[in-house]
Amino acid sequence: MAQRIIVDPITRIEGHLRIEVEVDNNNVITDAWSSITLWRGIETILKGRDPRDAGLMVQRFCGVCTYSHYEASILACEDAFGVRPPANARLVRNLINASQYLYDHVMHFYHLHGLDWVDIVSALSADPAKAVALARQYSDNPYNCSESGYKAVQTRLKKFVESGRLGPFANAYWGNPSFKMSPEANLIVVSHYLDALSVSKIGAQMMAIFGGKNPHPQSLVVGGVTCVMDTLDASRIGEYKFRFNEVRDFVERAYLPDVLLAASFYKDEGIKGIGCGVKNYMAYGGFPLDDGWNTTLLPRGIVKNGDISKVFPLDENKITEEVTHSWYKGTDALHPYDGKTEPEYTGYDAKGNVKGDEKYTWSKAPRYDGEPYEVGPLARFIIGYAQGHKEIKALVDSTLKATGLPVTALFSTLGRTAARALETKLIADNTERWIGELIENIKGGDTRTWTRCDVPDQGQGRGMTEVPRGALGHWIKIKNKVIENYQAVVPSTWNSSPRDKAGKRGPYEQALIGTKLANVEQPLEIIRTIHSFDPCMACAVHIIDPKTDKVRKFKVL
Ligand code: NFE
Ligand code: MG
Repeated sequence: MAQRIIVDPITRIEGHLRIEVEVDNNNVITDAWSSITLWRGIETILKGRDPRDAGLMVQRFCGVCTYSHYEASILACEDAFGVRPPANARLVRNLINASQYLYDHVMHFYHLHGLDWVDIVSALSADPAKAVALARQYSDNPYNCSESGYKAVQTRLKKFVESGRLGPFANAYWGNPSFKMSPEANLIVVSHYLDALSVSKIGAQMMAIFGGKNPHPQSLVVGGVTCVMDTLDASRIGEYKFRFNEVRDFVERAYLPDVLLAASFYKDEGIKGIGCGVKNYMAYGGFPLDDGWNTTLLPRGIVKNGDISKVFPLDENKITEEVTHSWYKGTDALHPYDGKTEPEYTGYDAKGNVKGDEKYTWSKAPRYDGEPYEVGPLARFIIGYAQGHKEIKALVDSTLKATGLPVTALFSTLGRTAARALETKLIADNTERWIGELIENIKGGDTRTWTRCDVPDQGQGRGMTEVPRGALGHWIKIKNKVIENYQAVVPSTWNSSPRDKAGKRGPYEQALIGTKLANVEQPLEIIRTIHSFDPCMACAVHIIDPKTDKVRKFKVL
């Protein structure tokens, strides 16, 4: 008999997400519902305020990708004001954004997602000498790799396990047959899990050098940046570079080799396309390489139905959000300039299940040309690959060669996780170049950091960019010099989207269909696929209402 499985909350993500699935007699998932259970209202709070202040407020959508919303808001204002920042500001923004990506992706792989692939308990039985030999197969100079070091990690873990105070490692599904890595491979990645705690901290410090602080940096303004002294000071650029080199070293000697190592054990997942989902991919373009945003490092475009022989240009007018299955009033698919955010909570049914035919989440349903789209590193890499983006193609091709996997393996949970690692390398390679360009530009006598501008009486603009979890857009309408309407359509809203009016599932939901659970009591496979999107529910609903912050009780599994 078909049965329902509810995972609530999904842990190791930002915010509150509940996944409900139906499995058949063979434990194969036949249907799925993604439900965001906490309502948060910043779009509403912004109304009537000075557009120049929006950037600082919208950062509070999230505690993770704070810079992402800051920049998207500033870009939306710059579009509405008709102003472009000077070259130094563009480069400094790229450097701050690079920091966001570097520490966010590293933290995601090791601390949020890694333990869906890696069995910590198995690492205890590894032979440290064999682990050293294995690590050397994946890197000429593996990060923090020695027999004594691996032994010390085992001793540390053992103490942890024996003390019974497992902390973040408690209640996991250790020993589940869906864990495929050898004890030695597990030990290598667990050892880097510990190293990554410091590395992501160093990556976050990079942001504070030009951003003033982290989280919630404060040095962007409409028209440029305010970190003039930091930008023009060679020693500050040096401090950024020093930290950057440490992070890049880890990316090259730990993160990338670890993903290749994991892929060698999980090849089948890629070949079978487990977790692929809607197979529609969208990106807006990010990290401008020129001052007119004519070229961007991360691509822009549309790939439909997994067909990489064609990339369609993005038509912004085709973006809509609708709320047929979301706890908001209304049924029309609205373009974000005309978007509405009026809550209408109708809860779950008497048995505690989603009312799947009705409303069941706080996430809206973004659509492009009426279809659900996945956004994020995998979308960017598939679009870039299909466009023949030189660096993306080289990274993907060398990975396929190293793993012996076909290009179709990209369409999977494994592909999503690998794309994020490759993207980290792509951004690291370009960060070095932006540091050089900034120094050269200043040496050449250009010290401008801001372009003068003022709030128009009325106007509208949008900031569309790429952030760690995918395509991010902010749309602003200004009337009498204040905000008349503000809508953000966020990567995790695209990915966590519920069904739409036509009944089409969102990317998380679709990605789960057809997945077989080894043990329904331990839905490891559900968590692995959902985590591969790097969900951020805080971003996805971006609303705060003190009256309704207690929507439901959580059942911690
Ligand atoms: Ni709250 Fe975010 C990113 C944005 S969400 S983490 O990256 O925008 O999808
Ligand atoms: Mg929104």
